[in-house]
Amino acid sequence: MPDQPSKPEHPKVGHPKTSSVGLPGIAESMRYALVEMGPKRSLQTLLKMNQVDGFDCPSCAWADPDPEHRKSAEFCENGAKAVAWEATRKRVDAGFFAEHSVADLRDQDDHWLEHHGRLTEPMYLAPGATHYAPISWDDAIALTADRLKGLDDSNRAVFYTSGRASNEAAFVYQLLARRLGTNNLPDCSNMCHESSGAALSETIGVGKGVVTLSDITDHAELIFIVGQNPGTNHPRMLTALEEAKHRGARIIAINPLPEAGFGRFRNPQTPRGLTGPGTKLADRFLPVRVNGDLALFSGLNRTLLEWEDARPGQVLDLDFIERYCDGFEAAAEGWRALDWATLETQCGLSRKQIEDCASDVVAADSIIVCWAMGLTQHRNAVATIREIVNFLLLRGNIGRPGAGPEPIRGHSNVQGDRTMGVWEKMPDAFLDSLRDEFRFDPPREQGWDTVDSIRAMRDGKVDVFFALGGNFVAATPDTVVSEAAMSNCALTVHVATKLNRSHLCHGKEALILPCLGRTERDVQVTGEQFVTVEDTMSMVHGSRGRLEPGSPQLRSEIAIVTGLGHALFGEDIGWRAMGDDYAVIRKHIEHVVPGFHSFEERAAQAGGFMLPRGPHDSRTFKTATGKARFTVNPPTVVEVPEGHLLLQTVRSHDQFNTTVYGLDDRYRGIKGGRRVIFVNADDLHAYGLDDGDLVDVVSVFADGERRAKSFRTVRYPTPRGCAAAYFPEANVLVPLDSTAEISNTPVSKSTVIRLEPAT
Ligand SMILES: Nc1nc2c(c(=O)[nH]1)N[C@H]1C(S)=C(S)[C@@H](COP(=O)(O)OP(=O)(O)OC[C@H]3O[C@@H](n4cnc5c(=O)[nH]c(N)nc54)[C@H](O)[C@@H]3O)O[C@H]1N2
Ligand SMILES: Nc1nc2c(c(=O)[nH]1)N[C@H]1C(S)=C(S)[C@@H](COP(=O)(O)OP(=O)(O)OC[C@H]3O[C@@H](n4cnc5c(=O)[nH]c(N)nc54)[C@H](O)[C@@H]3O)O[C@H]1N2
Ligand code: SF4
Ligand SMILES: [Mo]
Repeated sequence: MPDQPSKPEHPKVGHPKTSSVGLPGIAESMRYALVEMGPKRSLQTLLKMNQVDGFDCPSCAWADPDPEHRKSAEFCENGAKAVAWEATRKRVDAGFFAEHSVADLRDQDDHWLEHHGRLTEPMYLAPGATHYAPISWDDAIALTADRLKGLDDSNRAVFYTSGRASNEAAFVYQLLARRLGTNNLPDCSNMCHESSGAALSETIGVGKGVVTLSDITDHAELIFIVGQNPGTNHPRMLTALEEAKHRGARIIAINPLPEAGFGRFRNPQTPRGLTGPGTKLADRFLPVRVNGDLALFSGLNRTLLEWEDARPGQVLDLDFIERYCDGFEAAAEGWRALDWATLETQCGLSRKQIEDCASDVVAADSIIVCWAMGLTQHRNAVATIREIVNFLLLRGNIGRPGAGPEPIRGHSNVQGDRTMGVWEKMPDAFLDSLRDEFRFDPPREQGWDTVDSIRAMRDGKVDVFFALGGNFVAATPDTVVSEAAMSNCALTVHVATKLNRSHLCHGKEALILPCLGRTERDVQVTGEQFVTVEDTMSMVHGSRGRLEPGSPQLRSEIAIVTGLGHALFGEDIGWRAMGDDYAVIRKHIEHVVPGFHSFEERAAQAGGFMLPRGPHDSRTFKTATGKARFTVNPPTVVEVPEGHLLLQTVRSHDQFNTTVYGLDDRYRGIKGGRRVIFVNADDLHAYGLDDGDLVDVVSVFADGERRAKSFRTVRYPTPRGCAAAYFPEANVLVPLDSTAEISNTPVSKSTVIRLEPAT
């Protein structure tokens, strides 16, 4: 991503919306579907989406309803866009690459690169060449195997995964890396919910959410939505929230931005939703200051403790705390020592606002807290999420209907990829099982995560960078550094459906290997295959594409990985057998990964099956002490010097991560541009700026300043001192070394910036 726009933009700015979906949502999905796929293909595809006999939506990880509750159109506007984007009829073929040099392509933005359509055949960029040229599959695989065999240390290879890979693809992929001898398996999760995993594993003994869809729709009395924008990023969550509201649940949204999804939801699947005013979702909105959540939840916990002191035995669930938890006394001591004035400044909310929220809490017998990137991408993210666990433990809100923590996952199978072993630090128990199943010794030394991989690439410690999907240089922080890091490799290989920036910031030689997408039929020598995925609520189910592949040359991710395994190791552990019949992979998974007994049969069940989660199923907590753990998390907040703002980076309604479908952000009132920065009116005034001025955004960090040029200011209702801009454009501003404590996740939600008149 260049530090300045590749083309001038003239965005139109209207008012942020206070309701979501309705007819405009339907119109938008249909518009994308028709432009990309045409009428016949649109119908053929959309009606198979999220259906028992169809394919899993490739967009977000939101869960599907039970099979008997599914509608014939079980998708949202953004799911439809994702599918249209993949199932498009446009093609990027050899002719396209002959016409455009790599240098020309690098000057284009992300939208331009992807909107030209699907990749059709393997392409190779020879050392010193200016253009990618076609290469046969055999040669591409042989070349990759040759370079990997030539490494004097397997740790000079890095295997990145984006969370769209199926369980089966992820399993063979991590197997390949470990068979080669490295745990260098960075993934998008390192930039996403790593902080949630770290906090939850430590405190409740499982690194994922522990509620089910029916806990939300049928049981919870109070639902928190913290640091998450469901109207855009998990749109069908609004349907679940609406169901909860209709049976009387309350919703509290905590966010520096008043996102449209918290307002009136006009459910496109009900006539009332389309013609009536819709359902107001959030009962209470707390406009927290960016990075203020730790202070906010500490204040809530302190309030609950004070009220318990005043009314002993009536506020906290002392039985639960006594039986299932440890660490309560130390945590309580921490809360008693807190100073309200400091908390109020840190979170930008008053004690009264926090106490009002606590009144809702004590009135509710079951509480769920959902969150996403607004919590995980901060320096103190792990502490914040631990404090949320404290909050839930105080009233026994875990392991019973309608209660628990629920990090809402991003990519459609990011959770499954982790379950399958895509992690640079898988526990020994997993590696032991892998050893016993395949009879080789997997490496035990911890590998590099995403940030450490960039450092290693920058420092010349990596020869081969291999990516199973994703757009590494655009998704990672410090764009200038990560692009240079990628170019430092000897060979870069990208398995991808669409052309993106990462293919253009290549190593000395580079390969693009085009693969099948979720929507496409996958036929191997033993017949048609299906794959499986795991959603954010730990449901595992099958996914079967129905469309003819976008080109006869496309290969499945599994075929590519097992083909490479065969080229590297022959038939030592049956690579061919796995590639020919995915049931063979599932059998291995059954033996290696806990919770997958009778995998093949259960994957075939309508709706799939749920993986066991101790805290949810039986209040068992596999932590260091065997109990759920209260922790002490002294409130901290990023200090912002006078004249500076705290910048968070968000997704627009028209993108999926680095995939930019279009230049609008309907709910926030933006049309036709992405280089905008949302700022509070008083802050604009203090800068002597007005809505519509052009500014450069300068970030300030210990190692120096970074600049992103030419952003249009947008006067916006966000707390004073806070600002927001879109990623990936703003990624040039996020320093590589600005990462969360413990999880090492890039701090994409709080960068200290100042605004300067555009240069
Ligand atoms: N359509 C679409 N769907 C997607 C994606 C997409 O790009 N497009 N991406 C997928 C992926 S990989 C992911 S991880 C998820 C991301 O889903 P989200 O986490 O919803 O995505 P973001 O746009 O990063 O939004 C973060 C939200 O947190 C708020 N926020 C920022 N800082 C703070 C803070 O300090 N405190 C609080 N309380 N709130 C804060 C922002 O205002 C914003 O509302 O969505 C997934 N689904
Ligand atoms: N500043 C800032 N940076 C962020 C974030 C943020 O909030 N702010 N969010 C972070 C988060 S949460 C995430 S998850 C990462 C996302 O990081 P990534 O997962 O690396 O990025 P994506 O944009 O999802 O990847 C898009 C590319 O995936 C490829 N692709 C699509 N479908 C398939 C498929 O089926 N198979 C294969 N092999 N390839 C496919 C296409 O070529 C497409 O160009 O970004 C992170 N970066
Ligand atoms: S909510 Fe997520 S998984 Fe469901 S249809 Fe929309 S984008 Fe797809
Ligand atoms: Mo993500």
